[in-house]
Amino acid sequence: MPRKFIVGGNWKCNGDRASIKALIQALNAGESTIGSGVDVVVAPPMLYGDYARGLLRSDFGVAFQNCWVGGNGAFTGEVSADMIKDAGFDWVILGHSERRSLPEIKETDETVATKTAYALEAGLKVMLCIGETLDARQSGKTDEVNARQLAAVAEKVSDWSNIVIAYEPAWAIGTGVVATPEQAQETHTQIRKWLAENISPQVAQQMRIMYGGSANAANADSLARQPDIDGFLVGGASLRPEFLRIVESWK
Ligand code: G2H
Repeated sequence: MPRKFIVGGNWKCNGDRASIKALIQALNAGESTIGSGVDVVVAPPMLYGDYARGLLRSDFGVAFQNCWVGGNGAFTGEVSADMIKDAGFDWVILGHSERRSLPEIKETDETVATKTAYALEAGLKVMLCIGETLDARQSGKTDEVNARQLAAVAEKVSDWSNIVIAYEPAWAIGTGVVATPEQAQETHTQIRKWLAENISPQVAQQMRIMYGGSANAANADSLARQPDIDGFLVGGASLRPEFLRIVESWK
């Protein structure tokens, strides 16, 4: 079965009620082929999740950008996967490189894996972000880093059917420097190979692997033509109506 294209819009910590409403009005007004050939999921800042869901057309999915490692309890300031599910949302983004690398957060591979396992148990689908830093790429360690981040998840997760992987090289995130289609394809191939060898050939074949890192309307088509690129996780450009143009790159 062919893999269904998927495009995520990661709004990060941006916006307010007025700008979110304006963006959603533009998204809702766009002609789109969501559902038939592509899944589209936007991730508003947590506080605006309900507000966005209420305004968005029902064919857009909504994700959260993070969740707590486990269930409800005395964890001040956190939101559990159970709450996200209970509130009617289906997706969570985990392991984003900003959360892995910002000194105020510093999520480890193990934390990301624990969150992934718990979120899946709670019934959420997970966009699992992996990717290397510039240093790692320049020293030839791209595949090693991706394998290490995936292996941590494999320690705690056996059913990968509700995971999509977002390969996001940290050096391309928010920098305007996008991986070339060849670079992205090469790394996606290695990720699929790792899945085939370490999880199963079936999981490797079925896994949707999105590309993230300065994806925009101008570069989406050439990236989307690569056989192992099954979608995008879009940051900056998802805050603009050009997001819909990226969605259409699946065709
Ligand atoms: C990578 C991406 C979205 P941007 O973080 O996850 O952001 O498209 O702004 O590089």
